Amino acid sequence: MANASVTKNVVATPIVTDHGDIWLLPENSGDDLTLKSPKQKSAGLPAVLNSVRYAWGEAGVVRGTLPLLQLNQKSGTDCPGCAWPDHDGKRSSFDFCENGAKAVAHEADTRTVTADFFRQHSVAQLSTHTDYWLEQQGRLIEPVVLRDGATHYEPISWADAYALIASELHSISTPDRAAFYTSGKATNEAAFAYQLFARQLGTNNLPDCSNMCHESSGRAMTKMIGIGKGTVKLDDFAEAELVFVIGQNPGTNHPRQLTALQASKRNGAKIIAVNPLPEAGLMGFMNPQEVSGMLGFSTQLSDLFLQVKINGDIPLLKGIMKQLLEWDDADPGSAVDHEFIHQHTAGAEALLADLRSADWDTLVDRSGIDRESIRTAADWTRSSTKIIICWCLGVTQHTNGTQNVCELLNLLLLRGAIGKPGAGPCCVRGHSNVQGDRTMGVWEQPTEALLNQIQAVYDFDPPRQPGFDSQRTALALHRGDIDVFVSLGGNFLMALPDTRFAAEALAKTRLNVRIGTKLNRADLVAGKQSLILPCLGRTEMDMRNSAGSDGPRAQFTSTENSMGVIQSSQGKLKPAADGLRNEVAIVCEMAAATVGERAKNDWQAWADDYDLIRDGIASTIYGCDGYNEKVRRPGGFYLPNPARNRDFRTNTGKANFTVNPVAEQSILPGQFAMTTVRSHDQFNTTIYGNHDRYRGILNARRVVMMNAQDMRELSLVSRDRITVTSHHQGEVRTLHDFQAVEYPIPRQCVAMYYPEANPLIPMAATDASSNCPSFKHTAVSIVKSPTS
Ligand SMILES: Nc1nc2c(c(=O)[nH]1)N[C@H]1C(S)=C(S)[C@@H](COP(=O)(O)OP(=O)(O)OC[C@H]3O[C@@H](n4cnc5c(=O)[nH]c(N)nc54)[C@H](O)[C@@H]3O)O[C@H]1N2
Ligand SMILES: Nc1nc2c(c(=O)[nH]1)N[C@H]1C(S)=C(S)[C@@H](COP(=O)(O)OP(=O)(O)OC[C@H]3O[C@@H](n4cnc5c(=O)[nH]c(N)nc54)[C@H](O)[C@@H]3O)O[C@H]1N2
Ligand SMILES: [Mo]
Repeated sequence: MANASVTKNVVATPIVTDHGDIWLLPENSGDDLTLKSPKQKSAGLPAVLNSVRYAWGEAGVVRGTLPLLQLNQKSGTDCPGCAWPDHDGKRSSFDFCENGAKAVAHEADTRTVTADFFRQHSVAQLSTHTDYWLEQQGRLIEPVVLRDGATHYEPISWADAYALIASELHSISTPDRAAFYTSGKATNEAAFAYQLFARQLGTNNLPDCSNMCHESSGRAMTKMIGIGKGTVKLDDFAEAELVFVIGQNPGTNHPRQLTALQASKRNGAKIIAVNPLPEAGLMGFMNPQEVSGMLGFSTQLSDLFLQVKINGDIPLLKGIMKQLLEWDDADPGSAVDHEFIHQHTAGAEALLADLRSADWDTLVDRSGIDRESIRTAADWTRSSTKIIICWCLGVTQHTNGTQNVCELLNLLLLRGAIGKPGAGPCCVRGHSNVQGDRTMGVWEQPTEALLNQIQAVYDFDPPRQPGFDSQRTALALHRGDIDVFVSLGGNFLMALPDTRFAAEALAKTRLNVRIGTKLNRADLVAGKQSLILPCLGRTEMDMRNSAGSDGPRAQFTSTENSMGVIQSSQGKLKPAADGLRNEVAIVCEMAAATVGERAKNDWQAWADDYDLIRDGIASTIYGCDGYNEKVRRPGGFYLPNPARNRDFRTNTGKANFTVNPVAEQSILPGQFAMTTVRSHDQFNTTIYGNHDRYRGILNARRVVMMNAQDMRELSLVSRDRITVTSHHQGEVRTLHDFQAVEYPIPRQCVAMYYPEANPLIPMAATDASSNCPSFKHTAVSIVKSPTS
C-alpha cells in the first residue's frame, strides 16, 4: 500500500440514507472554549453540590433526591453508573458520587419525547443537532417506527412493533443474518433472556460493549489465571501495602474507588499512578463522606506519578520487573517470590529470559520514565508482598491491549501477589453490569459448557459456531451481511471506531431495533426500517401482572459488580410515563412473538414474572444455583472465583507467565500518538454538559490536549483551530475545526474526547487477541487551520 494514500471519512459531509441526509458530528453551537488550570484534587463538597444541582435541575427536587438516597443501599437500586462495588458491611447513606447522581438524574428526567416531537422533526433535521441536544429532549415514552422511505418516526403499538420484528426475523435466510448487541447497563435478567432468545433463533451473534472495553482483560486473565475476572475484594484495599492505578481516571469514572484508595493510604500503603495525564483524582482526593473532605482537606493520593507515554506501559512494567530480577539475582529471594512461582506457576523461565535480554535504554525511551523512577517503583514493589494492581481502558484499548494486561499480571505473579488478602488484580469494569452480562451468556464465543447446559435445560441445539463481536458486526453490516440489528440499550454508532463507516454499516439493514431510554444518533442511521422501543430505567418501579397474583406485582432485577458480587436492584420511582416497560419484559415479549411457539420456556410468563427467569439462570449459569433465594439476601452473594484461592483453572493447572514484547514504534516523526478519554461531564456517548471541570477545559469538547513544546514547534497556541488527520496503513481520516489546548501530557502524545474523536479511529486497528479497538492509540498529524 506504499504511498497510495487514500482519504477516507471526512465527516464534514452527511451520509445519504433512504430517510434523508444524516449528519454525524454536528458542531457544538456556541462553542466558547474557556481554559483553567487542571485541578490537583477531586471530589469533596464541590462534587456533591454539583451532583445535587444536577439532580435537581434535570429531574426536579423529589424525583431527583429520592433515588439518590436509594443508590447502592442494600435492597435499594444498583447505581446505573459504573461497576465499582459496594461495601459488604455497613454502608453510608451517602454512597454515591457526582457521576452516579448525574446518571440517575439523567434517567429521572421529567421531560418526554412525544409523538408530536417526532412529527415536528425529521431524522435528517434531528441529525443536525448535537448528541447532547438529542439526549436532552427527555425520556422516550412510546414505541416509534421509521418506515421504508419515511423521513419521520411515527407511533406504533407494542403488538405491531413485536409483529414487525418477528416477521423480519422469520424472513432472514439464515439466523446469522441477525445480530444482537448489548450495552453493559442491561440487567442479568434482561441479558439472560436476550442471549437465550438469540440462540433459540439460531445465532451466536451477540456483540457487546465489553468487546470494546475490557475484552483484553478477559482474554489475558483467562489465559494466565484461569478466570476472566479480577480477584480483589473491596476489603483488600484496607490491607494492601502497594496499589498501582494504571490507565485509569478514577476521579471521573469510578469516584467511589477513591474511598478505597484512601483506605489503603490510611493503612500505610503507597500508591503509584501510571498515566500520560496527571488526572485530578490520582493526585489528590477529598472524601465527600467525611467532614474534613467536605471542607476541602485533601489526601495526597499518589506517592509516585509515572507519566508514561501513550502505550508505554509494557516497557515500564518490564523495567520494574527487570530491576526486581537484577536485585534478586544479586540476593536470591530478595525481590522475587520463588516459592509461589515454584508451587503455583508455569512458564517463569521464558519471562525471566525476556527480562534479562531487555535493553534498559529501550525501556526508558519507550516508556518515557527515567531509570531512577523505575528503580523507585521497583523498590516499593520489592518491599511489599501485598500488592494490588487496578487498571482500566488506558491498558486494554490498544492493539497490544491483551499483552498489556498480561504484563501487569506477570508483575503480580513474580511477587506472589494474588490469592491472599490485600493483593491481586483489580480489573475495574465500566458499565454497571457489563461483567454480569457476560456471566449471563452474552458472549459471541460461548463456552461449550454453557451451550451444553442451555441445550440440557431448554431442549434445543444451540448454534456452536462463534458469532460476531462488535467490530466484526460492524464489518458484516457494512458488507450487507446482516438484515436485522437489535440493540439492547447503548449507542453502537457512536461507541464504535470510524463513525462514518459505522453509520454506513448501520444504514444497510432491513430493520434496526433499539431498546433505550433516550434518543441518540444511532436512532438516526436507520436501515430500511427502524424501531425505537422505550424502556424503564433502573430507578423506576416495574409493575407486572404475574400469573397467580391478584393485580400487578413489583418486579426487581439483579446485577454483578466489578468484584463478582450479585445483588438485587429495585426501582422505586414512578415511571416517566404510563405503559413503559422494563427491558426485561421487552426482550421476553420480542422472543414470545418470534420464537414463542418453539421455545420450551414460556416467554410471556417470563415477561410477567422475573422469578421464572431467575430460576432459568439458576439451572443454567455456573455458580448461580439458588439464585432467587441468594439474590434476595441483603448485599447479595459472591460468585465463585477459584483464582482467589490460588486454584488456577488454566491449561497447565497453574498460573501461566507470558512473554510480551515491547511494541514496535509506530509513530513517525511529525506524528503524535492520540488517545481518547472521557470528560468529567459525560457517561460514554451520553454527554451531560461541555465542562471538563477537573481538567479545566470548559464549554467545548472538540479539543486536542497537547504538550507545550510540541505546540511551540507547530507555532500553535491554545484555542488555535486545527485539523487532525489519522494515519493507518495508507488510509487517512480527517477532522476539521478542533481546537488546540496546552496540557501537561508527554511529548508526541495528544488526547481527545470520546466520541468526538472516533471518526479518526480506523475500524481495522484492533488487538490481535481480543479484537478490542485501539481507542487509546492512533497515529495522527496536526496542522493549524488556515483560518485561525
Ligand atoms: N462518569 C463516568 N463514569 C464512567 C464512564 C463515563 O463515561 N463517565 N464510563 C464507564 C465505562 S463503560 C468505562 S469502561 C470506564 C472507563 O474508565 P477509564 O478507563 O478511567 O476511562 P477513560 O476516560 O477512557 O480513561 C482512560 C485513562 O487512561 C489514560 N490513558 C490513555 N492512554 C493510556 C496509555 O497508553 N497508558 C496508560 N497507562 N494510561 C492511558 C487516560 O489518560 C485516562 O486517564 O468508566 C465507567 N465509568
Ligand atoms: N474512542 C473511544 N470509543 C469508545 C471508548 C473509548 O474509551 N474511546 N469506550 C468504549 C467503551 S469502554 C464502551 S463500554 C462503549 C459504550 O458503548 P454503549 O454502551 O453502546 O454506549 P452508551 O453511551 O453507554 O449508551 C448510551 C445509551 O444507552 C441508553 N440507555 C441508558 N440507560 C438505559 C437503560 O437502562 N436501558 C436501556 N435499554 N438503554 C439505556 C440511552 O438511550 C443512551 O442513549 O464505547 C466504546 N467506545
Ligand atoms: Mo466500558
